[in-house]
Amino acid sequence: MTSAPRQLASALSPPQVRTDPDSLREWGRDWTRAAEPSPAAVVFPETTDDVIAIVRLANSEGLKLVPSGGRTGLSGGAVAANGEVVVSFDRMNRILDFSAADRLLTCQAGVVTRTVQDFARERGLSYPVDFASSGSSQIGGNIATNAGGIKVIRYGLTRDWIAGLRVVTGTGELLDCNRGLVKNATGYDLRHLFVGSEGTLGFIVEADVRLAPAPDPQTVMLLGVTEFSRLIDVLSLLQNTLALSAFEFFSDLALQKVLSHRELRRPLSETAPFYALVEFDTVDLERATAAYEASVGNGWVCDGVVSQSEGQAAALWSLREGISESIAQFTPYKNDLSVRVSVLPEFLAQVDDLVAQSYPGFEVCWYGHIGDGNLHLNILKPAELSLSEFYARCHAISPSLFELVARHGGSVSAEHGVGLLKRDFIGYSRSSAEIEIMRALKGVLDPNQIMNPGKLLS
Ligand code: 2HG
Ligand code: ZN
Repeated sequence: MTSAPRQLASALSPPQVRTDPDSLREWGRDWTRAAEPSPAAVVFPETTDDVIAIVRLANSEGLKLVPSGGRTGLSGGAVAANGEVVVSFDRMNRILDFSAADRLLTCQAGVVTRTVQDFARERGLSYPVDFASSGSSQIGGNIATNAGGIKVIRYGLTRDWIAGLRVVTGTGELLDCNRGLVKNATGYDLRHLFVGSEGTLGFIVEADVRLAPAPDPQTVMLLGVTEFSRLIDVLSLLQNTLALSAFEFFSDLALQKVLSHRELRRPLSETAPFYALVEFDTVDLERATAAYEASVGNGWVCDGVVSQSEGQAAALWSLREGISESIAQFTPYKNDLSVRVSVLPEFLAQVDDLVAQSYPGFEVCWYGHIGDGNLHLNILKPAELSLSEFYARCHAISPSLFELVARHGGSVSAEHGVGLLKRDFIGYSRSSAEIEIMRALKGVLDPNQIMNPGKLLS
C-alpha cells in the first residue's frame, strides 16, 4: 500500500480501505462514461466519526475526496479520475429512527431510496420522490443532487422532503442542521445549502426525511400525441381537469428503443410521434376519460390506453422508466434542460428547429418530465463515430442549445446536477455574481479544496 491508503487504514480499519483494481474501477465512477476512473483508494466509513476522521486526515495530508452513493449519477459528480480517495456510503445504510407523530424517519446517507419508500409504505405512509434508479440510488446522493424524478408535479423535489441534515463539512466539523423542525426561523437555513451541493461543501452523513400520507389508488393513461406542440395542449387540458401525479412524455424513437431492448410489444395500436404518460387518482377516471375524448376530438391525441390494474400501470410506467437504460448502449450525449412550463411551447419549438439543423444524421431521443418543464434530450452515438469525435461534435453544438436555454431563463441541468459534464456550462444558468458567492461559500466550508474537487465549480 502506498502512503495515503496506509494512513487511511490506520485512521479506520484495514477492511474499510480497498485499493484493488476492480474496486477502484467500480467505485471510481457513476453511470457517466466521460472520464476513466483512477482513484487512489476507496474507503467505507461505518459511522459519522469515521467520516470525520477521513476528512481530517484529508486536510492534514492533502488528500482529495470524492463522495460515492449509488453511483447512478449522470453528470460525473461521483467520478474520481485524478487519484482522489472515494468515500463510499455503502456501509452507512441504516434507518436509525422513525416517528409516526412527526411523520419523519432518520437514516444514514447510504440507505437506498427504495428501502426508504418500502419502510414508509409498511407504516401506512409514503416517500413520494421516485425515479427509475430508486432501486440503487442512495438518499445521500439524492440530497446532494436535489434529485427530482417522475412525481415532481405533485410532490416536488428531494429538497422538499428533507427536514434535517447532519453534515461533515470540508473542515471536519459536524453540523446538525434543522433537527427535523417544521418551523425554525433562526437565520440562514444551512440545510438547504447542502441540498444540491454535490459533495463540494461537505458530506451528508444522516438525514431526517419527511414522509407523506399513503397515496390514493392511481391510474395510468398512455396517450399517442399527434404533434410535439400538442403535448402542451394535452398537459393544460389535463391539468385544468385533474390533480395529476405525473405527466411524462417520450418520442416514438425512445419507445422503439425500449421495445427492442426489453422485447416488448407496442402499447397502442396506432403509432404516434410522441406519447404522454399521465398518472392521476383513480377516482378521477371519468374526468380523465372525458379529457381524453376531447383531446381526440381536437386532433391532439390519436390513441390511448388506461391501466386496469397495478400490473398494467407498472407495465406502462416501464416504457418511460426503461428509456435511459435502453439507450445506454448508444453512449448518449445527455442534455437535461428545464424552463418554466409557461415558456415550454416556444422553447420546445426552437429546440426542435435547432436539433433538426444541428444533428442531421444523428438519432435524437426526446423524453422527460414535461409536466414540470424538464426535457431530457439524448443524442445517440452513430456506431461508426468514435466516442471522442462524437463528444466533440456534440460539444460544438451545446453552446447554441444553452444560449437558447439562457434566453428562455432556463437551466442547463434541471435534475442531474452539474458534476464534471455540465461544469463549464453553469454560466448559462447562473450569473457571475452567483458563481462568485458559491466559490466564497466553498472557501468557508472547504478552505483546502478537498471536497469533490473540480465538480460543479472549476
Ligand atoms: C429519467 O428521467 C432520468 O429517465 C434519466 O432522469 C434521464 O437518461 C436520461 O437522460
Ligand atoms: Zn429525469
